[in-house]
Amino acid sequence: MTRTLVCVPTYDEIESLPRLLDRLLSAHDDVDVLVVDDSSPDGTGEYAAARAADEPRLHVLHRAGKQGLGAAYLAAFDWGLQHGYDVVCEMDADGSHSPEQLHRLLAAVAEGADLAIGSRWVSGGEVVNWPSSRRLLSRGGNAYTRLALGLAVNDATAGYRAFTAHALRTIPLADVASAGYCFQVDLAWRADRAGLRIVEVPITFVEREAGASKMSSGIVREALWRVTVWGARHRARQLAGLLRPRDRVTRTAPRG
Ligand SMILES: Nc1nc2c(ncn2[C@@H]2O[C@H](COP(=O)(O)OP(=O)(O)O)[C@@H](O)[C@H]2O)c(=O)[nH]1
Ligand SMILES: [Mg+2]
Repeated sequence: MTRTLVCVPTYDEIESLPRLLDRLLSAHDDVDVLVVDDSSPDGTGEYAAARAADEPRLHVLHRAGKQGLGAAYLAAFDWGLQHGYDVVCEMDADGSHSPEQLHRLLAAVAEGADLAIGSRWVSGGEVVNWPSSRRLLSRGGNAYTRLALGLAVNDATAGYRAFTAHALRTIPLADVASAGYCFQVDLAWRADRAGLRIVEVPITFVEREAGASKMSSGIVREALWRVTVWGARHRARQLAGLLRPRDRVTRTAPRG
């Protein structure tokens, strides 16, 4: 049987996490859940720990302080691999990623994807209750990513994902330095370069109803800066490949 882990990073999600866990645990009786909390001041970590005491499918990783989404996921992936899961998923705590649509990602993995991305920007995908500024940021960020990296993914910043354990072992994770949301682009980019099969499945992303977004200008700046640097390196490599002198073909005269 496939063992599936859903990782849920949290920072100050006490208003959202209880309902998310209700939905997730009841929609899927065959997945385990790992909450990765960065010592949320609002008590999210304590809530998750108390609930895990009565729920054998729920686990909690407590981290020392707010270190960003990327660091939280790297710790979660490591935990998932150490504990022998076959499929490791990402899901936000605020209800934006509907637990009732998780089966779409799991089906894509079962059909052979190494990485399934729950995508807002493919046919059938949608975003509910996002202000036009967030829409523009996401569409613009994804367009820039496609252009800079030549990455054929429509929603490279999406945080609703399923990785196979094979994918997580193949992607070089040790030197991932992306702290914020560009972690998602970083991993899609690494998966693509590692030759892994990425499949996008449409999802409905619903903006959070409670609590506050952790999106910040620092997170946007990090993403812009990193994607630009990766893109420049990528183009330089491509150019070097074009300029490299062709191997000379030497013909040997037939003997005799
Ligand atoms: N552990 C951890 N979780 C984080 C951090 N930053 C954001 N998150 C979580 O990542 C998910 C997505 O964040 P959110 O603020 O909803 O981003 P938005 O949907 O882009 O506005 C939520 O579950 C957050 O609690 C962090 O530094 N550490
Ligand atoms: Mg959110």
